[in-house]
Amino acid sequence: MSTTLTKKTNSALVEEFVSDLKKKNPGENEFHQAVQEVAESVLPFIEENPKYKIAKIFERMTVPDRIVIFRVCWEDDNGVAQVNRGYRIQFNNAIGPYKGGLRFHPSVNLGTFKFLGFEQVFKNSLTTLPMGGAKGGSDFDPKGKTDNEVMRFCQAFMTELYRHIGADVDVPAGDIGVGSREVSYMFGQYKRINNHFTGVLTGKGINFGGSLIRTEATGYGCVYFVEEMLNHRGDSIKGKTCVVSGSGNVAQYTVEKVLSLGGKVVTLSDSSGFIYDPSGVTLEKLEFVKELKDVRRGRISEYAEKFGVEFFPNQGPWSIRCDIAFPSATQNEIVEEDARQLVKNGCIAVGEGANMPTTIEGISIFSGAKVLFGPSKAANAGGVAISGLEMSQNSMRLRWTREEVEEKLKTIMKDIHNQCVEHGTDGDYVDYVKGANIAGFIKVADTMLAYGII
Ligand code: NDP
Ligand code: 2IT
Repeated sequence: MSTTLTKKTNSALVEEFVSDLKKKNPGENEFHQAVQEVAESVLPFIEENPKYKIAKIFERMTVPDRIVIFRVCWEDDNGVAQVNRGYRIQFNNAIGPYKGGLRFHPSVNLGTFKFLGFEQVFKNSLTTLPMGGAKGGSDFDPKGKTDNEVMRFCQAFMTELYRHIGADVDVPAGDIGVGSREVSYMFGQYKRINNHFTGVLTGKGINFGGSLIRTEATGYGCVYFVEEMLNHRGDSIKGKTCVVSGSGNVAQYTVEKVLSLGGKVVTLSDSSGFIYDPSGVTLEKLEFVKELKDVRRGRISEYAEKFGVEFFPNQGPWSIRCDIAFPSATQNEIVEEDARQLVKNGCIAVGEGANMPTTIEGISIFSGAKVLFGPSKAANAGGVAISGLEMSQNSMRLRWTREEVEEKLKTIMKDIHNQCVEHGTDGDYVDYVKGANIAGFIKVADTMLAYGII
């Protein structure tokens, strides 16, 4: 009886909070979703810890410190003027300088960047490193643009962004549509305007301050996180069949690490569909994918033609039988029906390489079926963690070896797993969503309390 009452009170608390948030931030659906997922874990915790309630810490954490929106004008190869929107959401710098990626994709809007910035605050807190949360980017679409067009766009974008960032202020990095090419163009422009050679962006080239393992870190870290979840249950990735979505940075290095731990990957995708390779993606086939996606910037359907496997247009890979799912493309790519199908097919674990790839309804299907569910803010934190280590190396003006950085990545992923276990264990099931949300919250919230009302 009392449990039912508490439950009702909790869901009423969330409903009230989210309905107020929706009124104040109309139309920002992805932001509403991200806050709701965190509120479901954190509001009941706050009820038990009134110091956070009195100081309105969660209310404060859902309002960004500031939002910068700007015009980006550049000239295409035909000499025609083009106009895009640039964004940087500096969400929270309680525990360190703002830190988070830049996304270039035509679908983005303010709500996308607010959801990503909000998530980043909790993720960065979980890494154990001193980083606040931010996100930004543009509705610029790099697809079909020449290198020179991408360069001119990146230079125009940085010509405004430079005044809002700095090595001790806000340190952007890559995300969808922003890889080493774009980071290099932006770093070059920052240095040209400012005349400062500092660690103002991460994901830089190795010759100019980049960290070894940063390129691999998100995918590798996600696989380490899933290995930790499985080990905690006395199991491992070895011999498991995995379904991976996406074929960009995160997907590629997820595949590489799954193979090195003895698992098998049978799918990859992009925005036009997925390939199913029942005999498994090998390291040689992965080399083809890296060249296809990073150099030629082609479509994943070419994999099917090259290796004689099937291509399924306009759908995600979730109908394919697997033990482990690694959604590594974009938000909301696993909806309720996909989650049901995965569970029905025997999926035992999910590692979210992408940010918020599972809808709230999808998550509840997984938790209802006791699937090990590694939420993005925990499972994909390896990328920003190594960004944090790139900042440390830049400050010290030295570089750690591959082995040193990868060892630190493993330790950080283990630490994040432990924090989730500490705050999310419920009987014999670890609720990693709850664990990650509460652990990420406490560090930022306690710091905000220490600062007083600001
Ligand atoms: P990339 O740009 O390298 O690759 C993105 C991949 O996802 C491509 O295969 C792309 O297909 C696909 N994709 C993008 N948008 C959509 C869409 N709307 N529908 C279907 N497929 C889509 O990006 P990353 O690999 O860096 O990022 C992937 C995810 O991981 C994102 O959610 C990002 O936020 C997250 N992430 C990235 C980190 C990093 O360090 N890079 C760190 C932590 C999280 P196509 O080529 O057709 O566009
Ligand atoms: O979502 C993410 O964590 C990233 N895109 C990486 C951010 C970073 O600063 O490395």
